[in-house]
Amino acid sequence: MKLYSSPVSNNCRRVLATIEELGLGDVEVIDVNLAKGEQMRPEFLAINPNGKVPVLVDGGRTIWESSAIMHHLALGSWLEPKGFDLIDVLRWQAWDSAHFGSSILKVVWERLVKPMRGADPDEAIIASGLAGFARFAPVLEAALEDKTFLLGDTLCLADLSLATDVALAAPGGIDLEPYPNIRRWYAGMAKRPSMQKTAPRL
Ligand SMILES: N[C@@H](CCC(=O)N[C@@H](CS)C(=O)NCC(=O)O)C(=O)O
Repeated sequence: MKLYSSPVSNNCRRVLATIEELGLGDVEVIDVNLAKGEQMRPEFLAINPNGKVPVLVDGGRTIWESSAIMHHLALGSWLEPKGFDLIDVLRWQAWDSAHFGSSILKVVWERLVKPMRGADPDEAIIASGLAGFARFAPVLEAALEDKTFLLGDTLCLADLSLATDVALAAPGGIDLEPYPNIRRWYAGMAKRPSMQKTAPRL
């Protein structure tokens, strides 16, 4: 299998963390230089017409979207629960992508990425990201009450998806102080070798 990835991408990080958790040795990681625009080259657009990483090529099949790749890699393993638990994993990943993680990423993009590219942050977008975070973080805070992981005692793919977004909260200046359950859960996640080995290389 080949994974087209970027060391600065949180979407790639959650796939790389999945590979680490599962101990998969047969994935060749190919770095795509986003700063140089390699994701827009015709040969890359041929595998992902969106021009985005991560992309997994497995035999004759190509998969883009980080969550889909994670599920493909974890299929049939201890990391892929069954029945309603699997639906819960999908639910949290969809929620993260649509609401929670996207709020964090809005702020991070404006406060960190744009200035690195010489552009001014848009304060209205930052305010909208912070408002989204304030709306959705309490949902996660309540769900993590008395739990080590989102599903209880066992790590699931949604923990990896959410943790790679929460990892960006502090660098983005988002205050986690009001959310003790999120801080406790994230502290546990951040200690996992899969998270430590995949920390962004900027
Ligand atoms: N929803 C996608 C998001 C992928 C994405 O936005 N990738 C970013 C890196 S984090 C990218 O490739 N950006 C390059 C670009 O948009 O030109 C996923 O979860 O895989």
